[in-house]
Amino acid sequence: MYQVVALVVVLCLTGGQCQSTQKPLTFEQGHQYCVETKHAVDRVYQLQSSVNELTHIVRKLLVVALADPCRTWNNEVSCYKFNTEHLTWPNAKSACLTGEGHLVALENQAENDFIQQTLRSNSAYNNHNWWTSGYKIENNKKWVWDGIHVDTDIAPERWFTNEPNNKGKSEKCAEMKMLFDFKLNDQHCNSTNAFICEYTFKRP
Ligand SMILES: [Ca+2]
Ligand SMILES: [Ca+2]
Repeated sequence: MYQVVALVVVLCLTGGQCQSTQKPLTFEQGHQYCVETKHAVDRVYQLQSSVNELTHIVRKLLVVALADPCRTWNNEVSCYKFNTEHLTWPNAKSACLTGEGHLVALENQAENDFIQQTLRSNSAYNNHNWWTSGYKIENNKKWVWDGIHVDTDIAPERWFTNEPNNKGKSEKCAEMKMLFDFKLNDQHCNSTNAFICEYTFKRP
């Protein structure tokens, strides 16, 4: 970053006073310069913003390069990573966010069917329960997908028969349950499950 700053700071040899938008800067050899602080700070902020944005994109691309498979739904492309490490729901959510993704949100029937079929047909996956991004909003008792964008309601047909049943009055997170043929069950958020991260890209 110091190299970047050095590139964007405007240095002027002085014969007298610095202007009001400049700060004096004296180097060891006695050379004095005026630094265009406003211009420099603006440029640094711009560059920091660009670098941050680029870092997010590169990080997401790196994770997606390791994710498999990808599918197109409406105007978005979603890539999925199936993680067989067992974590609590909050920790699984954090793990997905680290890679600029989110726990899987099954907004449409085709996506739901695709994920279910992938879990059923893969011997590495079909003996786990899987966290999704589904959770219950405390105040209005509504179940939603916790996506990157606006939360959306969970369609009633995603649930297994007689679920969500709020067993023990504390089931607030939605898992795809092996014994329910990977339909949804509400579960204690501190239970540990495998989890699916989803990485979404909008079409240009
Ligand atoms: Ca989705
Ligand atoms: Ca339940």
